[in-house]
Amino acid sequence: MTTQNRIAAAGFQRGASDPVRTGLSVQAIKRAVLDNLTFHLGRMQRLATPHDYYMALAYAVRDRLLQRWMQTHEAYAKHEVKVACYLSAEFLVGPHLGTNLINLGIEDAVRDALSELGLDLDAILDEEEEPGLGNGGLGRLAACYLESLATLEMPSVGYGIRYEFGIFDQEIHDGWQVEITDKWLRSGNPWEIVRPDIACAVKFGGHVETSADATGGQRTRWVPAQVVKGIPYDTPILGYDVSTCNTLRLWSAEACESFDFQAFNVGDYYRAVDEKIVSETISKVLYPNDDQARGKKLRLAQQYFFVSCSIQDMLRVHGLSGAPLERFADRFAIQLNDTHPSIAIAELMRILVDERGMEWERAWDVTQRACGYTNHTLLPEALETWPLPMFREMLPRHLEIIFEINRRFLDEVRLRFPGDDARLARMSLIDETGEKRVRMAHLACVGSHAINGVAALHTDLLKMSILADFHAMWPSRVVNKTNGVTPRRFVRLANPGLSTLVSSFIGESWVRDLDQLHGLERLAEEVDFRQRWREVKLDNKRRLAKAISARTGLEVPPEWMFDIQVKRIHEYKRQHLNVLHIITLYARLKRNPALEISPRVFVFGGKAAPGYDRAKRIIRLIHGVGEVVNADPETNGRLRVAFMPDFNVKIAHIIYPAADLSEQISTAGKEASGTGNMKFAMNGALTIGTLDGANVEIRQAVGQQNFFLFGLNAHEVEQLRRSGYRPQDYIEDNPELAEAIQLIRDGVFSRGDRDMFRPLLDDLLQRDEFFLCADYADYVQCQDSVASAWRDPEAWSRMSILNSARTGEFSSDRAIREYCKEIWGVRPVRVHLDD
Ligand code: 26Q
Repeated sequence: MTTQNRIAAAGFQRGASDPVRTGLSVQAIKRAVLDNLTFHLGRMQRLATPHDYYMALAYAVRDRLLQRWMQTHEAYAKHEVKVACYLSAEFLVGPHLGTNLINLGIEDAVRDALSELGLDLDAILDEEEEPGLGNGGLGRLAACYLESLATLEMPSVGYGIRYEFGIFDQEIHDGWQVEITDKWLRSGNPWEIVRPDIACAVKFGGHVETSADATGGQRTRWVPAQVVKGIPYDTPILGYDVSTCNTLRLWSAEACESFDFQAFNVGDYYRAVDEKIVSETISKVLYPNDDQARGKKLRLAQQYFFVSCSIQDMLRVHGLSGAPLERFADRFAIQLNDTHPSIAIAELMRILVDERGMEWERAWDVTQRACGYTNHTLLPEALETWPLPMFREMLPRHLEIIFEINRRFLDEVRLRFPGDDARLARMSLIDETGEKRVRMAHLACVGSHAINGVAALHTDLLKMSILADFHAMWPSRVVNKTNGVTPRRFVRLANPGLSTLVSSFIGESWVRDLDQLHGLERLAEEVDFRQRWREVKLDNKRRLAKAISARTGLEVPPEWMFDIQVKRIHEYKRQHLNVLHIITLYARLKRNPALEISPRVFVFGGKAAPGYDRAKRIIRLIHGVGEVVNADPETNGRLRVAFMPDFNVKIAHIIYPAADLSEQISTAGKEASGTGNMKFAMNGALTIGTLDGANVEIRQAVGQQNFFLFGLNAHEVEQLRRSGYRPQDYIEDNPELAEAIQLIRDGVFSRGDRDMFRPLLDDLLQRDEFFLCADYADYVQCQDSVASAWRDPEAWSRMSILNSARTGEFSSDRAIREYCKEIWGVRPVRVHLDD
């Protein structure tokens, strides 16, 4: 029980009474829910739906957050703190209600209050529509970091975009992915507070005028073609068992009213209406991380829009403190989540130099000291660049500033590496190899005092590949910050059974100090504890089996091994390697129906980018294989294949705790970190994986004997590529691989259609960019050793417990402590509720 909960349970009441709007007792919460039903929603109790109750409860919880939120702001104002500003085009926060109850410590009280009303908390939690304002790992990481920042009592703000439509909902029709618009705001969002009073104006397009100023210097004036208004919507982010409640501030685009005034005649009226539509389009929809989204003008507009609003907002707050502009970087640390917000460098320079009259050198010093850049990819083709003409048309002054940054930067490179023209061309902020383009990663590197990768291997590879020149120039600037995930959401909330079991043995402080899970290591040796551990896992598998049955109609036996791969569908993540293994087992069983194999449920989940044909065919292939395997009496007694549609944060809560085996099988050197790998391991899944991303560190932490390793390492992959990789050689060498490919080719998994998977097969045979064929034999062999390990439940349980016990370092609390200390210089501030 948390402190706050204990106080509430003991009937202790702050002040003279237990206020309906802030009290934490069962009665106060029940009263608040009923009051909200009447006075907030205007619903009769007798007619109220579960969704009405969800809203009423959400408002009751929000009241309690707001009380802490205001105290938090008071404390920050009083202490002249430094604030971490996390700029991210994506925040995949997931449903709020559950984590807020846990972090407030009122889960039990709310459960009791609802039960007095004849309601079940779990059913009410299920009513929440999650904000899908992110694609996957990068957006979810931002959300975990906000939660850890609040838990660690660090002053911070998350800045992003309030997309009207988040990531599409995935439906499966006849085995194919169909995208449905995500209308997440349709029933209202009780967690946000709109702040029209602090809206910002953002300029676009037009031209730049220069004139001489009084002192003979040059003054630059940007005359825009259009101005858009950014309205902030704030969501309170509460920390666990603390009173710190920080802010996620998301900007929504609206037309500028001042422009409507020009609509004094009919023609202009329609122009004003058109302009309104154009303005509001900016925050309309989240782009999937799709090749077709690359280079889209609207995407650049989105990035500049939210960055400009956010920097204006920081400067407004800084102004309120009365501190001089030169001190800006002592008060604000700006973290760029990938290059998506990297225009911040040019925007901060523009405002400081053009609008605030600061000298270039001083402004540059402020900018560099304020900014840090996180890289999330090693794939050179994934680095963002913008065509010069488009950039100039939308942001003419920013392009000039980038040219000036580049001029000074290249002078520096010339001094360090005289006569090295090739290096200058490689490092320039402008790519001049073809159509000229602005290199956003280079802008981010030059304008930041710290550049970080997201796992040890990733950072090492960055230094050797895409950031090698920058690393040579500034050897201490590139650093590692291995990702982490929040244990509050991904263990405490998602896995209540495991949480209760663990807390009953080692207390509950592991929730804020995950290293304490080491206390489970000695329990791994106790037969009773292992038994209880298995019971919890089995319960979680029953819960997932129910969800699979409800969503797909497929029944899966909870006693079987649950072998799970959930993540975005991408060729480098190699879901199709997993499928090749399933087909191999299928073929073995068909050859020998009496064969003893450990029965398994293969579970997949993940969205494919709408324009990514190969990824969509992989989804179709999973369904095709499922259709055959699940229906065949010779195989369905030992194999089942399920595809859980619409994988999102809410479904993730059910999936991670139910896994026996976690598939982390990307081609070595391709996955920057991965974070799903951490969520699985924390919940006691064993990993089958390559030496890629954070898998390397996970294996080190849990012990190599508790991790199923296979495949080429990054170095070997690169060598094989250079020596001329021929997938055919591997296929000819391996009859089982040849057979699996042949079965697909014959249309066995496509109802006789031999064309459906041809693009996948042609690629596998001719190119196999992601080395499936090279890793296949080792993968299948490793899977065989997984199967034999599964046959010893005691040994398996022991490994499972050790995985949980040893994954404390993958808490986002550890990651955030490192960022705060080593990059941001941000320190905790205690917030007292009664101040
Ligand atoms: C780019 C241009 C146009 C439209 C969309 C995008 C876009 C959007 C999102 C490009 C990339 C993303 C997201 C990338 C991402 O999620 N990367 C993952 O980040 C995780 C957190 O660090 C890592 O764990 C994963 O390894 C990495 O793939």
